[in-house]
Amino acid sequence: MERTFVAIKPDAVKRGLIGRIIKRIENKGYKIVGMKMIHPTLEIAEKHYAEHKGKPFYPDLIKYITSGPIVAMVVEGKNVIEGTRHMMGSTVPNSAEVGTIRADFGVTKECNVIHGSDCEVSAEREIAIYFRPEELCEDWKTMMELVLEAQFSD
Ligand code: D4T
Repeated sequence: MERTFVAIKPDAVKRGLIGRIIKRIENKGYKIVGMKMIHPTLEIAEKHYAEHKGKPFYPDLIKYITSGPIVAMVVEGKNVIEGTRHMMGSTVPNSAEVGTIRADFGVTKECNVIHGSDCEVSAEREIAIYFRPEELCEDWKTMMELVLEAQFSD
């Protein structure tokens, strides 16, 4: 099953939005197989945003992502990368589609509440930055998986 890395960013944690954002991921039917709160170090932040090094907004981006804890997650589901990006909305909250997480909660493109990997290669790379393999909980099934299994076992 496809996996992605999702992070509830420091502005959202500070605003008490953790529960509301996780609820949307669960409501959609995605399966959370890894989750932790972590205050990103400079080293982690630089690894995560390596592709943006040298861009004008990079120093502020690093300052922001290290400004407080994030909630890091590994989320699993069919086409989950595209699906979570769609749920998040585009980078700039004011132009994000109505009903998306960034449109509903985001303030600025610098403080845009949530991160989600943009492709499979990024997902694998980002998951490895934040999680050791043994930190993932893969040996369980969602209620939907259990129901589907029971339905087709007769
Ligand atoms: P992330 O990577 O955080 O999920 O965001 P996006 O995928 O939507 O956007 P991005 O990679 O282009 O940008 C990464 C991060 O940098 C911030 N940013 C971006 C910024 O502060 N100023 C800017 O001009 C841009 C383009 C927001 C997200």
